Amino acid sequence: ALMTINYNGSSQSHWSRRKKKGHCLLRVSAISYQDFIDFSLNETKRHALLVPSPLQEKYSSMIAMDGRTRLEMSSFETPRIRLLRSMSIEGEAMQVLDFAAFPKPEFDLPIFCGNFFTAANTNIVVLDLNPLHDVISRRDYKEKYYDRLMPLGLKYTELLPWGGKLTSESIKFFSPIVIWTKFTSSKSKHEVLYSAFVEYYKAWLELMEQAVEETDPSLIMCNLEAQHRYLTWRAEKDPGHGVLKRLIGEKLAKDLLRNFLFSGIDELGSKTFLDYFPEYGSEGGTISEKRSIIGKGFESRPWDKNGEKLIKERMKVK
Ligand code: BLA
Repeated sequence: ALMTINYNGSSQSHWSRRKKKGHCLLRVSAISYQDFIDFSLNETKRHALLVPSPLQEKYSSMIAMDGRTRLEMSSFETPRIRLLRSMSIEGEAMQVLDFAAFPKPEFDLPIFCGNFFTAANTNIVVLDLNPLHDVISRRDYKEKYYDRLMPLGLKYTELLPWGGKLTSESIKFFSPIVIWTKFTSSKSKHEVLYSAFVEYYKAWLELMEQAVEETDPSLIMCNLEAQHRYLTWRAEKDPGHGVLKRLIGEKLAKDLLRNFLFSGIDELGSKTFLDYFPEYGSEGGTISEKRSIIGKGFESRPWDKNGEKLIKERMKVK
């Protein structure tokens, strides 16, 4: 029962590539996130001059400690994008995409974030234009980028419903159009996810194209610090760390996180994780191992149809 997954016509080549590498052909509904990456790079090329990132030399592909799971990395930059990078993981029982686009600090553009984890028929998905600045206190920022994207968000948040409670701290990194969802693998769900990715990425590219470069040094600093804070958070607390450590070991996982996935931590600013998130401080000045201090929250979508009114969090206080 070999199923042909046909998102955009390029899936055939993936099957044949797998065959050449001697992979099992009976992965009935295994998804390959390579199509998502191919789309995004081709689409970016239509809007901007895409050049390889210096990170490409060090980060290209790796085989995990199991000898079978492959990690594929790619990285680029454009005149407006500081770092456009992807990591995909293809294993017998796991497929992962971690895709992000980080703008240059002269732009207050959102950070594009596509994080998809597929294993044993479950899918854990975050797709968003992560806001660089707080969408509640910075109303102007929400209006500038999100108000006109609400119809797009509504369309997909109906098809891909809210995934339930999550680390409460994460919500500040999400926008009113975030797609946070979990689902059981099926051809139709993966097709919806692919088209959501396509539409969100196209929307982000349009914002990028229209963005006006900031010249005020204090506003550029503000963008720089916001991006640095974001990188610092994700390099330390992203939920995928455990999987990466199991695949390639703690040392390589840390290197991949700090120097590839969230590259810029050492260049964009000098504040530490505890400077930004002091509540994670534990005795002796170390960072608490806990993923969350507040606990899990947001059982349902906390924004209304206009992307407003953060629903009061029904949170279990530990
Ligand atoms: C779970 N991944 C999650 C969850 C979220 C995210 C919200 C639910 C658990 C939680 O609330 O922490 C994703 N969280 C994000 C993202 C941001 C954030 C993208 O704050 C951005 C600001 N996920 C990946 C990758 C892997 C992965 C690359 O993106 C593996 C290499 C795995 N994510 C993964 C796993 C879980 C998960 C295994 C479930 C286990 C768990 O909840 O700890």
